[in-house]
Parts: sequence; C-alpha cells; structure tokens
Amino acid sequence: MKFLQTGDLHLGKLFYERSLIPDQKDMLSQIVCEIKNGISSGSPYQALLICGDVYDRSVPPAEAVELFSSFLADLRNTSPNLHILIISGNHDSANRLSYAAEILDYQNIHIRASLEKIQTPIIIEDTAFYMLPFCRSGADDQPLEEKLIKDIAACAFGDDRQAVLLAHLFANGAEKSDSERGVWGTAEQVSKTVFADFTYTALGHLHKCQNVTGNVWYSGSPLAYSFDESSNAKCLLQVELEPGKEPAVTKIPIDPLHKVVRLSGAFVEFYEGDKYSEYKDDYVEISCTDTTIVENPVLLLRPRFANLLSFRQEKAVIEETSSDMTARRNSIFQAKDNIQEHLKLFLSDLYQQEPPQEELGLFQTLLDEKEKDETA
Ligand SMILES: [Mn+2]
Repeated sequence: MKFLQTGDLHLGKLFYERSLIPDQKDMLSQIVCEIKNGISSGSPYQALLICGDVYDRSVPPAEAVELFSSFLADLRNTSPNLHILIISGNHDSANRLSYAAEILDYQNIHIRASLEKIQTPIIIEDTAFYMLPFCRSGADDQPLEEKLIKDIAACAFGDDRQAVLLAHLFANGAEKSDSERGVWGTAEQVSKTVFADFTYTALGHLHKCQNVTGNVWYSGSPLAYSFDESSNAKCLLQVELEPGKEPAVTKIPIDPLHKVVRLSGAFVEFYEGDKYSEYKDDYVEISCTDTTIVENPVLLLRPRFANLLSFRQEKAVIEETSSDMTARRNSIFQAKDNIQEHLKLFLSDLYQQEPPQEELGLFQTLLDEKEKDETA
C-alpha cells in the first residue's frame, strides 16, 4: 500500500487580508504532479488522504469551492484508480463538505464528515482505512475522540488487514503553531496511547509536520499560514506499508509560490540597499530593531516589498514607553505648575534638542494674552 498524506489545506484562507487562492492553486497542482510522478515511476499511489480542514471557513468563498472541485477533477483525470479519502476538520462545515458524498463514493472519492460510519472502513486491497472526522468533545474527563478511537481499534482488532486511522485532533505532546484555531489548554488533547493498535495514523489539525510517536504522523499544512511557521519546511507525506515491515514515511517538499518570511534588522537596511532584495515578492513580516519608532513604515517599504504584511517595532515601543516615559514623567513632576517649563520639556523631547527661543517666545505671548483676558 502506497499513499500520500496531506490535510489542513484551508482553501479560501485570507492571510493578512490577502487571498491565497493563487498560492493554493499552485500547491494543489504540486499534489497532482506528485500523483503523476508516482504513475510514471511505475509505483503509483493508491490513495490520497486529506485529514480535515479542506476549507478555512464553514462557508468558504466560491473560488475556494471551485478550486477544490477542479482539483478533484484533475486528480481523477490524472489517476483514474486513485482513492481519495477526505474527513472534515474543525474549520469545515460537515454538512457542506459532505455534499453528494454518497454519489462521490462511487467515484472512489470518500468523504466522511459525520460519526455514523466511523467503524466501517474503506477497504483498499490489504488495508482498511478508518476515518474519524473532527468531533467536538463533550464535558467528560476523557476526550470523545479517545473513546471513539478505542471503539474503532476494537473493530480493527482481529482483521488481518493493515489498519490506517485518519483523524483531525490534537494529540497530546504535539507542537502547535499560530494558525490553528481552537487549540487551547490540554482538555481536548488525545492521549498518544490510543493509536498503538493501528499500523499507521494520519493526523490533521496541527500545522507543523511532525512524528507524534511511533507511526503517528501529522503531515502539517502544505503551506505556511502564519509567520511563526516561516521556519517549517512544508511537505506532503508519502507512506508505504508492507505487512510485517515498519511503515516507510518520506517527506515530499512543497515549493510555495510565495515564501512566508520573518526578517529582522534596522529600518534603513530594508529602506535602502539590496540586503533583502531576494524577498521582494515573498510574504514578509519585518521586525524592526530600531530603538525609535518609524512612522508609516508599511507605506515607505511597500514599493520595495510588494507583499509586506506585517511590521513590528516592539523594541522602539518598549524603549519609548519604558525609559522615555519614566523620564517624561519625572520631568513633568519637576516642572510642577510652571506651564512654560512644561512646554519647554515637551519640545525638547519632541526635537531631541533645546527648543528654539522663537517658539518659546510665541507661547509666552499667548500666555500673557490669556492672562490679560482673564483679569479684564
Ligand atoms: Mn487546520
């Protein structure tokens, strides 16, 4: 048995208000390409597993639905015998995702979005694929998934076939990213021990590719969906199962249309020169190391970085709000009720030098006029 694992496609996602449809289209074409490569190499994939979060929202934008529809059509044209196994994730609407599921089953496109058939596997040759869509845990001590997976394992027990589990959940001890929704605390974390009876477990939900334990793998999302994933290499997982042997898992890298990059440095290095020119088209977050606040940085840098999506200057903000604020507070305290002295301090702070006598003189004139009015 040879299959390809992915999940967390999040079609239709907006990344800092930017549509990722072109990126996702490119990524899906790389999946089709990998399926093609399998055929031309003489060792075709028998199945493609999509472990939840096909869409980013329960009501996905029309172009995301079109994109997924044409992806399925491309796969079917490329590889008429490929089985496509899809479960719903926490971002999907189970009802909408399972549209025409009964009919698509005949096309070997198996969509499972409810708990009805979790104990009925999809059998492909020597392997039984059990599909557990995302389910909301109840208030019990034990997450609902743990109980369901134990039930499934009991079904698989005694069957000679290899058993593969597909699920969309948070396995205890796994590492999370910034782009997953609804991953908090430990209440919904599923114990790793429940996967022990399966030949292989293909998980979705966490966006970093990782081996949780034994033969339990997250493929991770095929694209980076937050800046904290910028250092994660994105991939699909090629899995080969052979009875009596350990599963062979190989990472198939995805080359994104735009990289997601975090850069850090002085403002001037981004504003002038070529140091970062290789990133001019990537999705960029800049962490500015300057100690003074830069005004309108995005406006200034956009001509050089077309996809600058985030600009951070914590260092300047912290410096200005801590040391400078303390200094200001002290000087205000020292100036007491002398309003002319207050202005002098304010202007010195603003210009970072002695204020011009002219401005102070003008202000004094205004003060005198005000006083005259009040006494009149
Ligand atoms: Mn997800």
